[in-house]
Amino acid sequence: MERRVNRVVLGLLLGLSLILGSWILLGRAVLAAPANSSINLSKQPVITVTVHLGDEAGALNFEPSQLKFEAGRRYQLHLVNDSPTKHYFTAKDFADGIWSQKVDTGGVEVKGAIHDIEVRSQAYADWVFVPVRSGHYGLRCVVPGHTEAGMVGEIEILGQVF
Ligand SMILES: [Cu+2]
Repeated sequence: MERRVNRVVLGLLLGLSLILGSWILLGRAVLAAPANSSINLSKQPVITVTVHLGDEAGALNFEPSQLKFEAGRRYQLHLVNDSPTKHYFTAKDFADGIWSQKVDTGGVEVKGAIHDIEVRSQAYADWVFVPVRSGHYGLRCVVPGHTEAGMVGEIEILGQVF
């Protein structure tokens, strides 16, 4: 029994260190990549992109629903929820193609790898990241029924950092 618990704990630690390790490595690589400039990517001016999750009338959509980012630039994705219910910004594959610097929710800053964000009614979140890998990625809200109702989108990352 104790051995099994130890194994679980060991597995959790291993998983955690892998996630943390890859985040740090990716961050370093991005910061060290002088591909098209000599400036520090984590300190370059931020480009703000606002996305509304639903609206006051209760629409189930992302506005805009088509997002384009350029690899190597720093973005602040301003997620706003003015609707009466909570929504998710879920784009797992997209999250693997970027280096997340932080998520700021007004009072709380979370640093590290982020995969999806829940934005409560009347709340916002600012996701600051640098896209790294080009590709097309799906976006959806995972609240039951919302994806089916059309709360979906597409994200494209152009270019490549490495
Ligand atoms: Cu939703």
